[in-house]
Formats: sequence, C-alpha cells, structure tokens
Amino acid sequence: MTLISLTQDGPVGIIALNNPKKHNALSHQLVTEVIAALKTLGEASARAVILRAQAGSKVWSAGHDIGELPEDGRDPLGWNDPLRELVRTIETFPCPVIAMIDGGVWGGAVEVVLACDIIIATPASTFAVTPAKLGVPYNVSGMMTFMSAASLRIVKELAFTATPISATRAEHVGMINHVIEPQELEAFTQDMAATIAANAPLSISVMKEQLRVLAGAKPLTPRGFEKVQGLRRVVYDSQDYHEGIRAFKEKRKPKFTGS
Ligand code: YXS
Repeated sequence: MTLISLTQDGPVGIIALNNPKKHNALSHQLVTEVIAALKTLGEASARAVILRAQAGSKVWSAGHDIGELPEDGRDPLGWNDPLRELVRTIETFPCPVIAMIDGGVWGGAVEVVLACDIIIATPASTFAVTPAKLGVPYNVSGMMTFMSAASLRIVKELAFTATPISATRAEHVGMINHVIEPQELEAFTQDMAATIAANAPLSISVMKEQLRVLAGAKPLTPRGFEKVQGLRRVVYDSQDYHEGIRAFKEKRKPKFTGS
C-alpha cells in the first residue's frame, strides 16, 4: 500500500504525503517511499520538486513514527534511521526541493522541511520541535539543520519549549520563505517551481551543493564531536526517554524525573 502520491508536471515533480490516519507520521515505509520518489524524479531529470501533504490534511506530518522509536538503549536517530537518510537525500538532491506547507509540522518533520531549499506555508501552519516533549535526544546533524535555519536564540526557544510556532513568526525570523493564503498556495508554489525549472539546471544544482558544503563547514574537533555525540546517550539511556514514548502511547502527559 502506498503512503504517498508522485506526479510530474513537465520538469516539476510533486510528492504528496498521504497517510491521513497517522497524520503522515514519518514511518519507515512512508520515508522509504519518499526517498524512492525522489530517486525516480532524479532519474527523470526533474528541475524542481514540490514536497507537500495531500490536499485537506490538517497535519502536514506528525514527525517520526513514535511507534518505531527504539526503546532498548539504541540510538533513536542514528545514521541509518530512515528520517536521517531522507534529510540527507533532500539536502544532496540535484535540484531544489520546495516544501509546500498547510497544517502542523511536528518533530523530525520540521527538520525534513528545513532541509528543503524553499519553504512556503499558509498562515495557519505551525512548526514544533519536539525532542524535549518526548525525552528524545536529537542528533548532531539535525541540530545543525536547525542552527542553519534560525538564530541560536530561536532554536533554543523552539527546542526548550517544544511548542509550535506560527508560520507568520517563522517567516518573521527568517526560518521560512513565504506565508501565502491557502487559496493561493498551490498556484504560488507551482509558479516558483516553474520559474526555477526554466533556469539553468546545472548552475542551480552546483550552487545548491556549494551552499550545502559551505553552510555545513563548521569547526568541530573530533573531541568536540565525541562529546556532543556522547551526551545523546545520557538521554536515550534515561528513564525519561521511555516515559516520553510510553506517555504518548497511553495518551497521557509524561511525568519526567530527570533520571
Ligand atoms: O490512536 P490512533 O491509533 O488513532 O493513532 C493516533 C496517533 O497515535 C497517531 N499519531 C502518531 N503515530 C505515530 N507517530 C506519531 N508521531 C504520531 N502522531 C499521531 O495518529 C492517530 C491520530 O492522532 P491524534 O488522535 O493524536 O490526532 P489529533 O488530531 O488529536 O492530534 C494531531 C497531533 C499531530 C497534534 C497529535 O497526533 C500529536 O501530537 N502527535 C505527535 C506529534 C509529535 O510529538 N511528533 C514528534 C514525533 S518524535 C520525532 O519526530 C523525533 C524523534 S523528535 O521528537 O526528536 O523530533
């Protein structure tokens, strides 16, 4: 059963998340299908991709599938986690990926959206960075994605409160490109995709890769990396991590003890 739809309008590809009963949670299956769709569009030499949710979705994506978060002391967001692979695929994809948002974006889905090159959202859209809500240790490159998208102060507010911010606030702080009314969203996004697709694809794909490499060029010693990576184990080995997932599954507020 497929959880996405893939269409192509000339040089523009459109991938729509379509698993409404789980609010497009980024399950292994859904993410694998999105990655495969991007591969198909890459082979078809698409010049722009729109990543959206199925029309009428009130939640763009509820983030990582909580039911798939490991609870046995394994890194919940390790290198091979499908969500990590999707972020890397978008960041290295040879043409621009435009996130078209109408609805709530949660957790790891915020990182997927921020990994996209351009973000266009309706005023009712929201963005919530949720590791602190679930007791989850976010991974190093994910934190870098957030730091590339907003000032450190905004990233701290998003990460520490775990509460959604509005598209209007996100645009105001430079985290997203445009806030567009729902009735104009598709036309505006498709016009931008068509404009990009009419430009020189090699120039664009080279600039995209140059910007990725330059934006990620942060001084971090091996000792610094090991410290940052090691800190994550403090969290995913904690009781709070298990409590966060259990509370979600039992549909109750978590009781974090700091242990
Ligand atoms: O009870 P049923 O079986 O109908 O299923 C419910 C939810 O359990 C399910 N669902 C999810 N399943 C797995 N993973 C999820 N992330 C997820 N979110 C939802 O979908 C069915 C309908 O959900 P329900 O009844 O809660 O819908 P609602 O309209 O009342 O509320 C919509 C949301 C999105 C506000 C609510 O579902 C919600 O708060 N979802 C969790 C959002 C979240 O915290 N996502 C972070 C996931 S963890 C993650 O992304 C990273 C590891 S991190 O946290 O580090 O960023």
